[in-house]
Amino acid sequence: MKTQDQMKMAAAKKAVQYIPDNAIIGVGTGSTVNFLIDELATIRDRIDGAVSSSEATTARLKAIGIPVYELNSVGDLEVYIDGADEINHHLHMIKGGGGALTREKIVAAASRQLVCIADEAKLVQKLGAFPLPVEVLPMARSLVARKLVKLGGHPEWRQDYVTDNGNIILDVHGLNIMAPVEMEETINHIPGVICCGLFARRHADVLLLGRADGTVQVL
Ligand code: ABF
Repeated sequence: MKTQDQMKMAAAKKAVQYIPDNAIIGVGTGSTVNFLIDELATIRDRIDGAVSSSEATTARLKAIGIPVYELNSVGDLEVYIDGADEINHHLHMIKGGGGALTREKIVAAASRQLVCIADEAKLVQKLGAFPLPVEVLPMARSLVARKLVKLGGHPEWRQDYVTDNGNIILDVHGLNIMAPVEMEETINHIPGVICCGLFARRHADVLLLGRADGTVQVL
């Protein structure tokens, strides 16, 4: 029986196989990605650089000597590797528990392949037990909250938190996410919403799932 960290580490090790030689790669955020960054240190010589989804990841990449570039100064990325808060069998995800959802969505959109690394607890039949993060312009907070209530959710203002972009996060509990693509579009169209943490339109292309038996399942 492997621990959750061992499962995350196994998924992260497997992800190295998806990194082409001499490319600039997208690197996400979170504890699973931190295991990936440990692996990147061992193959640093075959990585040209990275685009990072957060300040925390940027600091870790720089510490191991991997150059970090602005997305604006590089073209499309071959691969983006990141974790998730929940993922279903269609590889739709909820992301943004760490608050970096907008940058993550931008890097995902710029990447040809999106590889999700996760432990088996993240795989769900239906998304939504994890509260859906929504990044919102501060002046629209109560308007957006009322609209989210009309969609059946219970938005909670994330306290003492400002995103890297100067906005707030509403964590939406209790949404019935039967159709993730439609729900993503509906929420994104509410005026004042910057981005919602559903990654259904641009879902993962591959899921590397660390299992308790020590294997890594590829979905
Ligand atoms: C990021 O980190 C997020 O989108 C998600 O919120 C989180 C997953 O973190 P962990 O790997 O620590 O579970 O990828």
